[in-house]
Amino acid sequence: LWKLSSTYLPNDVASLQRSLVRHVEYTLARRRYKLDTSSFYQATAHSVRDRLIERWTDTQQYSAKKGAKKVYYLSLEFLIGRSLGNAVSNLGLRGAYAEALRQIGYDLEDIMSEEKEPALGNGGLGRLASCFLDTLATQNYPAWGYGIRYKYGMFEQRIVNGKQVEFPDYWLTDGNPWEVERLDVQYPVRLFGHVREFQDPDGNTLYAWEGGEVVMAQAYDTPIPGYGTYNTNNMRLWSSKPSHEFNLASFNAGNYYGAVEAKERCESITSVLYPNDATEEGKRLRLKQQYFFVSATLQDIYRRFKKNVGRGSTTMKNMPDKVAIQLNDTHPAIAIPELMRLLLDIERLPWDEAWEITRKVFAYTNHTILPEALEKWPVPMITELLPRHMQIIYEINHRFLLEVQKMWPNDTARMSSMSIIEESSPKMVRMSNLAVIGSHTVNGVAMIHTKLLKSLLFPDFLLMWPEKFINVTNGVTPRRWLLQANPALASIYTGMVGPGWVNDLKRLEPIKTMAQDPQFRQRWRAAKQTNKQALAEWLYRSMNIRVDPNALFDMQIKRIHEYKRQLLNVLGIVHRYAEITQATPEQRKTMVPRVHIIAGKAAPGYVMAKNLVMLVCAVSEVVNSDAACRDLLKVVFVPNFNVSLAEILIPASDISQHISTAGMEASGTGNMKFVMNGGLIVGTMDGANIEIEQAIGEHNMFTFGAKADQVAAIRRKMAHDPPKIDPRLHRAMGMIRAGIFGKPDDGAYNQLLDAIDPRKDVYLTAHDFPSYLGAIAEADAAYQYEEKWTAKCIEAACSMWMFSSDRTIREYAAKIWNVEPLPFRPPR
Ligand code: 26M
Repeated sequence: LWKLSSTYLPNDVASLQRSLVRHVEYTLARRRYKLDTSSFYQATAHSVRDRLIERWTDTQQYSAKKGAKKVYYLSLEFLIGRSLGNAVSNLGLRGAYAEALRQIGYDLEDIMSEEKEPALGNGGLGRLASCFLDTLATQNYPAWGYGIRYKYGMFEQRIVNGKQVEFPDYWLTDGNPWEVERLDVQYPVRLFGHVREFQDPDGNTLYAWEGGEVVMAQAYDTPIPGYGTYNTNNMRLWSSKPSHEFNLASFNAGNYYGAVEAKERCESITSVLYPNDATEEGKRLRLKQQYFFVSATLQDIYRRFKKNVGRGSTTMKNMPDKVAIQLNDTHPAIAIPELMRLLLDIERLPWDEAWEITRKVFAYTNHTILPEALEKWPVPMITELLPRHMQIIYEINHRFLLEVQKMWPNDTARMSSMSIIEESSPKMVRMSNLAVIGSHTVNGVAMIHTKLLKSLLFPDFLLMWPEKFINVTNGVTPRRWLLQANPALASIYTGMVGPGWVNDLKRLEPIKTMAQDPQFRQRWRAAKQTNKQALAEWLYRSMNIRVDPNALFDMQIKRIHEYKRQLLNVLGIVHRYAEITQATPEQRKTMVPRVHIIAGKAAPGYVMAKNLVMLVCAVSEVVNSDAACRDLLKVVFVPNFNVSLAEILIPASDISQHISTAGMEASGTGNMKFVMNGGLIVGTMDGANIEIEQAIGEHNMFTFGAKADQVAAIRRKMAHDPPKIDPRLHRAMGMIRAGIFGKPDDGAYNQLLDAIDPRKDVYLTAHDFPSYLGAIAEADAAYQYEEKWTAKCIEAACSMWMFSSDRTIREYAAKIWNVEPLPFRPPR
């Protein structure tokens, strides 16, 4: 067999063409001519997939043989974006495929845009997970991502009559060439049932979780290629299906229709991604998803690890030497009691040993300090669904509270705030406390966020375990966000410093001096102009909107949230609209022509966010059809924001807005992508904006607004001593209330405006408005000096190395996981 198995496939143009035609004939079973681009996408994807698979299987075999420690990144979301472009680029085959296709009459770019992107995530957290997978592979770390293969991803957003409407995103209609269904990798997952207590022959009390229902977890694997390396990692996503026993039992019971319904319920576990990225509703199906995914994942990790146990001197105690599990927020935190259950009930280890192993295996990343976004599950719900886990959680809590009692005798306030159980009715399980207690390391995702995490969320835990809390500032992958999204800029970089910058962003630093070179600035502007032109064409083709590519492109693209303050942006736009309509011809000449782009999804049940979408659409309608604005202002709400759209928008931006109320945006990662692509930021001193400003220099960023440490005092003062409202804000609000942008019958706009009444302006929108206008005016002024503006962009973009996820992952590897790269090189 070994002799028969193939060596690596040839990658010359003629061989690629043979491979394409073979897939057309044998994989698609089609005649080989007159194929539409969509079928040719399928053939191309399969041809590329062959080339991924050989590296993938070899990498996995190699790391298994070496017995290397592996990182497991557990995330309920992965927003990987389209795969074809990423794969040919990371394989170094973009040129060869483009040529192979060109010669037979197809365009690689057209073919790439046929791919439907899997939207298996909400926003920042899911996209971060995917940037991490790219870097882990590129840096040759043995690492797997684990998640859920939702049938329906993030909903498709359409604007119907000026409002957001959600449509199901069934992303698998045309199949998914990037995944391999592993029929040999299935695990049973139990839900409900009861705990049986019994004694072993030595008189020890043991517990067994029995009864309930058992569903099967089916593995689907997707190769994750690194850039410029053979290493190809794995993303394993689970899909739920009924178990055989389940089928037999229920159908034998004679209730045919009831049995079919029960079968459907099994499959429903992984059917839909919850589109809620801040406020948790008590959704039982969501808890089922979390446990289902965690149980299958831990069985899989455990099985892989146990192949080593008994070999040499390896025992269960060595698990932390081979396994590092990173919890992407608390969503997979039920893994902590689940590993305890495996070690106690299956492995029959004593509690202390099991607990020591567990704590050495897990680490937890926190992504938000917003209280409404901290996960809590009702005790009765966990008791019903996961009775043994509830017992274990109580036992973990009991032992933990004894420690608290030792450290702070009879401090009941501390006890109740540190307890995993919130003594409400019903009682709730605080997943973040569980995650902190069960992990060896907890990290925030930007400096300010980690500071607030320590001081506001976990101050007592910090006193108990000062070493446990660290910062690891987020980063984004330069492969997708520069090399693939922005070929114009990428080729300038490669022309200046060679191709090495793609996995070593520090190499761009020397280009900063070129900011003083007028010829270089000219080339830089030409690249930006190419991208703006491409966006203008896209907007015309897909939305029938004409924009002037010479205008300043200003973007705010992210989930719609009150704390992200899209309302501040809209009020600024309305203010500008008022100024334009009142301007004299002389004044008009001094105004900077602007195109404002806003994009993002509102959670389906988040009324304020949906109101905001309505308002943006209404403002754009009025502004874009007002002759007074013709050459000065366009407002575009781009529907259905996703990774593919971001790849078109970001490279075309001059300014982007990251304007959350200080202290509320954990990090932001869009901010990094924009600056890397030669755009500048209008932003608050929040999240990673602060570190970006440090890196690129104050003179290259337009900052405004209250600082995080002032927010609380401002809110307090506001309550009893309401400040006077800025006259410009007053006018903008007046225009909206007067109905210039329509009067929705549900009072949607009034609801938005009432919330920023200076007496209860939680997000400080009114408070920050004057300084916001100041920052926007500064940006406008700077934009008018073309040469100086370009110099700013160059300096900023070439100072961004620390926001590469390559730096981020090196920190995780060194400070949290204790893993080393393991490059695989094929024989020959
Ligand atoms: C909650 C309930 C039900 C279903 C889903 C959720 C949920 C999903 C995603 C809650 C939160 C989710 O993500 C939060 C998130 O995306 N946080 C962002 O993480 C980024 C990466 O660290 C940061 O850059 C952003 O600042 C932070 O908002």
